[in-house]
Amino acid sequence: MSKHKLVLTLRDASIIINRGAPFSLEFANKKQTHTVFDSSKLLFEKAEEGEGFSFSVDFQGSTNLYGLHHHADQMTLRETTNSDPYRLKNVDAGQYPAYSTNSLYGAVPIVYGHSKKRTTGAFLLNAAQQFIDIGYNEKTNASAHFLVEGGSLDLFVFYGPTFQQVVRQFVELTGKMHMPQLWTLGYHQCRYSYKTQDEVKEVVSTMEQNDFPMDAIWLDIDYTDGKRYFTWNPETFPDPVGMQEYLAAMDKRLVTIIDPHYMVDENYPVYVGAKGKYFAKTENGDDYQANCWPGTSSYIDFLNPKARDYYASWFQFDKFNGSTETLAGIWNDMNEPAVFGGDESTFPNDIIHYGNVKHRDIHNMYGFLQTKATHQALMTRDKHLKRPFILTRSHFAGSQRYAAMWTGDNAADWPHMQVTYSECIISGLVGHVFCGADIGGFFNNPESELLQRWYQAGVWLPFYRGHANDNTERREPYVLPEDAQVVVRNALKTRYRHLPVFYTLFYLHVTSGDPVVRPLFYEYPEMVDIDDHILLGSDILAAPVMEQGGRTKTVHFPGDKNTYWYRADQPKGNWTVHRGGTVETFDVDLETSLYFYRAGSIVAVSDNKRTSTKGLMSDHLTVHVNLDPHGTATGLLYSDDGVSFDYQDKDAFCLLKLQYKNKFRFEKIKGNKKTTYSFDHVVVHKLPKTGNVASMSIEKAVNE
Ligand code: NBV
Repeated sequence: MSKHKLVLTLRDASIIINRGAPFSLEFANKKQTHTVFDSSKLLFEKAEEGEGFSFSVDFQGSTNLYGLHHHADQMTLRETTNSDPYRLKNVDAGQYPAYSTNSLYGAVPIVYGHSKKRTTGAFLLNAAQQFIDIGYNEKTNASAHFLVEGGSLDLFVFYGPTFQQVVRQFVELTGKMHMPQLWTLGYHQCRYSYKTQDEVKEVVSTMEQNDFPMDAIWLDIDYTDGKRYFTWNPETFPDPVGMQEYLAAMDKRLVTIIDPHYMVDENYPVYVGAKGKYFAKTENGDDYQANCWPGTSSYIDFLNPKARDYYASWFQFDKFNGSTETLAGIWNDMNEPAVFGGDESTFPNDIIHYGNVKHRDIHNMYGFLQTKATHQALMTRDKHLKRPFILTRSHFAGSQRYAAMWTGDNAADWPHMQVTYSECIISGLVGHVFCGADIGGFFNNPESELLQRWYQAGVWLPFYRGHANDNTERREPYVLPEDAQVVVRNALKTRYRHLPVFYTLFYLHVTSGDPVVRPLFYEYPEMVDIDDHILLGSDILAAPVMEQGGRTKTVHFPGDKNTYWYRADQPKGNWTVHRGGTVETFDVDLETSLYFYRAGSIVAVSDNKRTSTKGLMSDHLTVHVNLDPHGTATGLLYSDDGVSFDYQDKDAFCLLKLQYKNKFRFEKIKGNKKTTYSFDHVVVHKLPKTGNVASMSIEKAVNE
């Protein structure tokens, strides 16, 4: 071995350090190199404003690269040799196009190199702006060339070798969310803006009267007194407490927006208390001021721990006057941070943060730091008794520990609806499992068919919220024509029916790191480039219609000839079965949105009629036993109090193993609580010799 070569080995993983020029690092398993850090392209540049650098990572043997979240693009990273590179700089990307490499609101600089044989990953822990060129060629197979504007070169390589392992390794490093409260998985109704407290009550009661389940109504910026966060407009919201009591009586929660910019106003206590101390600064040491919703504003410097404490203190019930426990979640928007006008509508690079840190070096983690402070705020406000719920627009690697995210200001068109699956699937692969997109599209008015299809597709995304811009027509489900209402109601009910599955999958994420929703290749490595199917865990395959006028849907069934999928969106008695490895085209009218249960799984659903999640976790569930060719099936079902951290601190939960072999049984395998669910109705679906599935119902389950 050459004296320039140094090999470090740990178990079957080795790093080969080539010390010559060019310097390179090879990462290998059992002597086969899979990832190469290549310095021949390593370049440090002393720019006027600071130091930038570039380098390459080759993913040998990889056919598809994934990651570089957040972009509204196809799932596989596209070759960019002859087009714009992927860019990671968090920006207020209003009116962003679907299918582009443009920067959006979040940045997670990880690339996964994947082939059907192995998956590896390379993560650059760096929050400065960066451009990444993707290449696929015969020599290196696939490569990512990073050009980074500042910060340091801090690269992590993950060995995999499966997609599941590489994702678990990455979230082990960047962190996992805690369990969400159960209500946060229900449907959320939002609009920019519900303008009065009466309007809020009316929306909630009309949803209820028309049998549309929902768990929360959201208030956008207009609830405030002149865009002063932590206040209420006295004319339009004269009695916020009364309004919250009304919501609470209907088992609904309120979520309000809190942005990071604060009006420069000597009569506004939030501003006065932070002035000169807790705002981001110019190079001269003055508070930075810029234009945003309230007019001239300053921005909290969330890098400063004291500023975080200060901001967090405003969430206390006695400081955020008019807030009650029903105000159960916070929405952090405009936290890229967004600035009206100026360079790219964000902070200039030379803004100074706590510790004399230049904004340029930490830009992409400003929003992350706001959510950290908001999380701390809700933990304190709720005395550590409730799991905070925060929705953030801007995010960075690790934000999942504090907040759910959504894909920002999309538009009411078919491409934007289609791309939500890639956005949220990739988000889940990079740790941000609690992801959703504005149902119906934020900008413009969706045609009725699009809105209906969007509600159907959104059922399977972890976060499910209807939202719309202020100049759009009203589109709450009850304003739609009767036939469209039926479709949307059905979609919402499908969501609520599957909430026990969602909740269980969140628990599995919290314990393992596996995403809640997955691309087919997560479970079936060869199934790449299928962007319009989604796996909920490993047992439910959904393939909603995403094309205008679509009356057929082609489904790629994953697995081999021993894998089967039961079509579950049909009434009992009409279920059909489909073999893994086949492709089938189904007729689908507007009422139909296809989903399938995997043979060998047990899926427990809540068929009870309800218009919120209250009481859902003590429901009598219907258990679908989906037998495999051996006549067996298994599943998991998780329950806890739906609210507190007792599942973490006191093991106060119940994880059941559901099993079928000649009869249905369940047993607790983890946790020290009894299940809160009961199973009165078990339906066993059997693979047919010919024709439709044979389903039989058993009315009583056997508990072991
Ligand atoms: O706060 C208003 C909106 C909000 O409704 C939206 O969801 C955010 O993404 N916000 C952006 C400000 C700009 C709207 C054009």
